[in-house]
Amino acid sequence: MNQASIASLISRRTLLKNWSAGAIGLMLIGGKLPSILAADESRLLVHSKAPMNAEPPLPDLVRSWITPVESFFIRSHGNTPEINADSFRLTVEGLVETPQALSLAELGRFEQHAVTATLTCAGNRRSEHSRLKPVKGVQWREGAIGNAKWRGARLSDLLKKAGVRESAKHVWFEGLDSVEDGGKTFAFGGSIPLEKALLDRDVAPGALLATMMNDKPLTADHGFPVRTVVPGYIGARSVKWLSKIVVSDRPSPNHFVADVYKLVDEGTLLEVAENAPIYRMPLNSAICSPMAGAALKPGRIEVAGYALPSGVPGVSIRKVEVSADQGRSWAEAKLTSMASEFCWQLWTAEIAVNSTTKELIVRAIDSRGDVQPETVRWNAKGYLFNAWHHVPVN
Ligand SMILES: Nc1nc2c(c(=O)[nH]1)N[C@H]1C(S)=C(S)[C@@H](COP(=O)(O)O)O[C@H]1N2
Ligand SMILES: [Mo]
Repeated sequence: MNQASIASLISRRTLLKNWSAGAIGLMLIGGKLPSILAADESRLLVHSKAPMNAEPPLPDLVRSWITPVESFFIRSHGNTPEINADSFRLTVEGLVETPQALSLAELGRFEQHAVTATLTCAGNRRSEHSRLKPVKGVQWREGAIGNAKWRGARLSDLLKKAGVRESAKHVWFEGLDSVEDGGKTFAFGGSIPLEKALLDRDVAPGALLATMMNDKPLTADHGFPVRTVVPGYIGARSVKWLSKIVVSDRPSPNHFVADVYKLVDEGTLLEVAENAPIYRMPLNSAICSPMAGAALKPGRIEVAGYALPSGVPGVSIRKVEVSADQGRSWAEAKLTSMASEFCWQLWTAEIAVNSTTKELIVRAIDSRGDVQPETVRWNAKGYLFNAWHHVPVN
């Protein structure tokens, strides 16, 4: 299926018709996977249902700076566990003076912090990556990203209560889901350096143990009853259905730290062993409207999208530029939301198109002068795709 037919398939009108009629629409994504779009509340295009992997149509994504839960991508590697909130305990163990087993009520007695932060999957834009050379995995378009207001206790406060020993260097997280991989079943896990866990800044703590998303309890898909949110890091470090925190002198041995989220050429065991886990997301931007394949009338059009800073403390987006002539000239976009080091910024741009316009391109520049790269090097798992975003138009 070509870009134009995908675009028309998920045109606003089709979507609205399906949703408002309360019908179940058959949606195609990535040109291959037929899937059912539940018509009621979800506004997501489904890549797979078990495990649940879904992303919003791009024009939906930039309608508001805070992404409504219905439009927030879902990326799960295993089942969505059912958790009894009453018997639930979050344990803190490993290199600590006083191991903890905290109920939700006890977690609620830590000082609660509200933090707005963008969460994005390391595999966001993988479908573009696959155009360089096919990559396995969920063929995400540009929608595996969302910005939410999270609320909960700071990880650093729990660690202070438990008393971190001097030899500690990393903090592991483990979820209550079961992931099947290579004939084994295990929980999803992540880990972050202790420095990040303790780096609380005014705009955001190093990591939050979120129980609320956009002023409501987390939904099951997003990690009820508690998840980590690690601002600036790949989504995989924000572990959902969090039940265990382990303080250690090394990164977690969990498959998703030790083997999966790494930049490798071929993915041989040697290469995987030689490379470090990915933590931060790179500078990125994407055009969300018009969508690929849109038919444009000659004249001035409005382009809209998002830009994501690199998660480096103190660095935010400075400028976003759009081109309608293959990068020969660039129009500066208007940033329509505030600059923040851990949040995306939305932008709009007006640009002239004519009958020779083949595509629109966007690139972002951050406050330390880094420019989003024109191209990126292919990697075997299709992570961190952040080349200039090209959108073919007619
Ligand atoms: N327990 C658990 N946590 C998880 C995952 C998972 O499969 N299991 N997926 C991770 C990945 S890869 C991403 S990108 C984010 C997605 O969060 P969301 O589904 O709330 O958007 O959750 C992360 N946390
Ligand atoms: Mo992810």
